[in-house]
Amino acid sequence: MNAQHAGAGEIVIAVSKGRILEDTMPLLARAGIEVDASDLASRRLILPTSAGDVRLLIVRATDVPTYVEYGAADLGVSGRDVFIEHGAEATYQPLDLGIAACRMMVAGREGTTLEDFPRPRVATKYVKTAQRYFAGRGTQAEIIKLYGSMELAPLVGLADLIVDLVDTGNTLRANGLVPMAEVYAVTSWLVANKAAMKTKRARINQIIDAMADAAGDARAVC
Ligand code: PRT
Ligand code: MG
Repeated sequence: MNAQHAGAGEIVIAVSKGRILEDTMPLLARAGIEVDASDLASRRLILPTSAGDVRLLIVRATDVPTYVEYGAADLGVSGRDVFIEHGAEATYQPLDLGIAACRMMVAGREGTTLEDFPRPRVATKYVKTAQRYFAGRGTQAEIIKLYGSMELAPLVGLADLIVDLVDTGNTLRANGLVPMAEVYAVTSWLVANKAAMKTKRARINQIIDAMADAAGDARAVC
């Protein structure tokens, strides 16, 4: 067995701590996969679960597609934004969990509009997303890669616009920015390693089906 790969008889699920794990836990519970509160509170990065054959890997949200693509995890949960930036074709995407919803938006300073910037400078963590969006509009944009606090860029003249995730809009408002256009809607997806989909099909499908039922119920309630 290749040491990089999840073992034959076990299922490894990559997930990030924070909002995604919080929303994913009730769905995993419906598949009989629960994690001890003390394990969750610990700094351990590999967590055992109540299902003897399932372990969780705690990774950065942006790293989930990489773990799943290379087979270090069989399944993974992360935002649609993350999979689009990584290249969605790297993993098999069987299920939209409908959780951790937000929107990828173009935003800029209050009192300005998209039309004010025929050749905008755009600051973002989401380079591919921004490139595709402006290319699709036939707009020549200069994309500036940032790793955080995108909202600052238009305030200090680093960029005309930003492309970033927006949920309540509070972060934009607090910084004198306004949303200008939606790029795409975001929810979290359950994805699978393509080879594991074949070699561990029965067990993986069991988990996907249970999580699909739970996600469907959760959406019915909303
Ligand atoms: O935070 P950290 O640096 O550790 O890692 P991360 O940002 O990669 O992970 P995390 O957990 O913050 O976000 C993981 C995923 O959650 C994202 O990839 C999205 O798919 C999803 N998600 C859902 C969000 C939001 N909602 C969200 N609101 N991710 C980030 N935000 C941020 C946004 O970037 C902005 O700074 O929240 C702020 C806006 O929120 P409002 O409510 O003020 O509009
Ligand atoms: Mg974050």
